[in-house]
Amino acid sequence: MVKKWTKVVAAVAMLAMLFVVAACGSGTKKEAAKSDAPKADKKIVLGFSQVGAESEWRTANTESIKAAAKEAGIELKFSDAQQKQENQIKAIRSFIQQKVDVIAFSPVVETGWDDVLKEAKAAKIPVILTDRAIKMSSGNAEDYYVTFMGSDFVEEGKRAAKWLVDYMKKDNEPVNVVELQGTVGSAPAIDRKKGFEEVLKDHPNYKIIKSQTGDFTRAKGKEVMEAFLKSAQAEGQKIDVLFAHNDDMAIGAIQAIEEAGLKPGKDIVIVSIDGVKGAFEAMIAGKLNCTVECSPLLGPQLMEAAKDLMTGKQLPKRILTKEGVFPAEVAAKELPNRKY
Ligand code: GYE
Repeated sequence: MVKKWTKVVAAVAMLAMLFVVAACGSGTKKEAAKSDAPKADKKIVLGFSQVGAESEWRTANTESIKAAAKEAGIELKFSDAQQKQENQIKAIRSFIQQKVDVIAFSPVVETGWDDVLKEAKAAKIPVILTDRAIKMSSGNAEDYYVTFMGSDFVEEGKRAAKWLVDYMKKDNEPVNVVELQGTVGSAPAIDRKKGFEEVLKDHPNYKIIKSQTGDFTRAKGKEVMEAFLKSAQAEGQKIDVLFAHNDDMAIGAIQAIEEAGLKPGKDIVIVSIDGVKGAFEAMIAGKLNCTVECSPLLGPQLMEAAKDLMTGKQLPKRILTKEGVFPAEVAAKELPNRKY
């Protein structure tokens, strides 16, 4: 009889314990279901659509993003668009379908993103712009991304022109400039041109006599420079200066200038933008006169932003990159410090 009672008591106690455990369990579940905020400890999935591999800058940018994702323990879905907007749109749509936590992309051109960004917004997936800005055909672009991190391209164009005017010290004689533009319709091509021209407005003796796109690549930079040299010769014009929207096009143009029997950096003064190692080497060789820095090392701040988003932190709409100007005189000293 006593034994029987002990068994009953034990059974009741067990049931009670089970009840407590179950109650606790369901409590936690309820709480988790209650908060919509993604958990900070879950592995974040980031879809990134890259422009392509058109320049040394872009390669360094890709490496920075891949390395920083690994370091931060973020799962990166990386897609290379080979400089085609349609490929970027496809990649972003596939990220939406896969329900990634965050989408980031470096838009190859400024316009044409309305539909896909509306789709991302409808799917409630936050979008981060890296490196390049966008324009919407209707509505406010800022409503479609959480933050835009990257350089001030207008400022870079201004820096290139200010350096040039200082260096040339020619206030009265005419100075003939040729310009190699970046990808047509891209934010850096539009803004660098704008900044450069803004400064030259106050120096009317500087004239941009030819301006064409070299699509940010060495091969195109060389090809277009060859055409510039030929037509200038046919028209009896002297080219004094080359302004290239990136270092790679300047490096391609240097080859064209040498093949035409001229001395780059001397017969034609050259200023470009990015500050990649190739530019420092060209400066040390005396073939390039100045590079304006544009840092591609956006990986760490992109990962930080993705993490902040997941923990519900508010991000500033604009995260600006800090950068400088490097004339040829400091190239040899600076080259060992360059990280890209
Ligand atoms: O200057 C160029 C690259 O968007 C800042 O793209 C970037 C530019 C960079 O291809 O080299």
